Amino acid sequence: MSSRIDLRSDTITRPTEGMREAMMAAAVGDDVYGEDPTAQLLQERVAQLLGKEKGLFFPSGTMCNQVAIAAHIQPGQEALCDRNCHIFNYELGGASWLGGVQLNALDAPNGILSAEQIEEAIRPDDIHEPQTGLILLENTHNRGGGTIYPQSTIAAIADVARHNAIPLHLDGARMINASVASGFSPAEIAAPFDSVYFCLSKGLGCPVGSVLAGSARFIDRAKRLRKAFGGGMRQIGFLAAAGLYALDHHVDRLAEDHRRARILAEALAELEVFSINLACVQTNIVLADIVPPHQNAASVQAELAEQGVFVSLFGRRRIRLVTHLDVDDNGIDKAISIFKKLYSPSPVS
Ligand code: TLP
Repeated sequence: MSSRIDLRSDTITRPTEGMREAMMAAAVGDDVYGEDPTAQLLQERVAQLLGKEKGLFFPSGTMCNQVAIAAHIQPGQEALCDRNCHIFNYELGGASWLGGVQLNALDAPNGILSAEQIEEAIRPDDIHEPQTGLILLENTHNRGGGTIYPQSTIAAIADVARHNAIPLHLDGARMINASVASGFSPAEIAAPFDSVYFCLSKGLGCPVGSVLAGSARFIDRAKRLRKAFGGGMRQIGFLAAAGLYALDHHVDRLAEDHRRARILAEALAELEVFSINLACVQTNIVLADIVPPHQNAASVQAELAEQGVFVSLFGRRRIRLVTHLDVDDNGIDKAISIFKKLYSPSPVS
């Protein structure tokens, strides 16, 4: 491993030797013709894992979210989400641009909405107002710091959704992390949702790919929309093989990433420059706030980069660190010693 310690995201991993071999050995065909056997295998496996009728391979989590929104909703309707979710912050306004949807972004501590809040936000049947057509949750919650949605909260939100006949979609980019950390199976986490996906390209270590799952009717509609969005792909068995390999070899090891994130968070919390909500460090993400009067996040990011530690900016005074397959215990120890070297108060002589 090089001396570079890249904690910007779990998306930066490169395929392992074993994954590369599985990719090279894949049986492939043209998936637009429905002839890629490995893609079909992956889709069936994910559908089964999530307890849904059908799965569909996508190039990205963003496209899963956007297609799911467009599949569920009528243009002019409103979707409820939380203010910090990926769909609201990092998908270029795609929900309104591509789906014709208005997002109503609610405040939610650490990204976790409550059933009461959702119930309150559902629009009455009034000619002046958009209809509430979809509810969007994110688990784990990225800007919440990798927080896990409590199952009881999801169940209560799903009750409200069902009662009002509003579909529920899960941005589960990192839901496999939530499953490993919480002990709830992927199918248990997915059960209350009408549609759900997870990314293969994050903690699971694949170069590309996300799989969306739902009822056969929903996935058939999503497949047409995926084609319209330019996501009909050809010999994707090479990528699907990476996904199958990851499901066999990279799920249980996510616990390692979670353990390392905790070690990192506890070490940084001891430095007075950083404030960390340790209760939110539940999976592989650490959010560290720079405490005034210290310098801003951009200069911390630059100082760390000079020493070979790479982090993301998550606000003017906030950095994000993500643990993953390409950072081992040694890398975490090195990162911690660089943080200490830069930010421990110098001893008074
Ligand atoms: N998140 C990326 C960045 O876009 C912020 C990251 O480094 O964490 N949902 C969630 C919760 C995500 O965190 C991401 C990616 C996506 C969707 C989008 O997935 P991709 O990048 O595959 O389109």
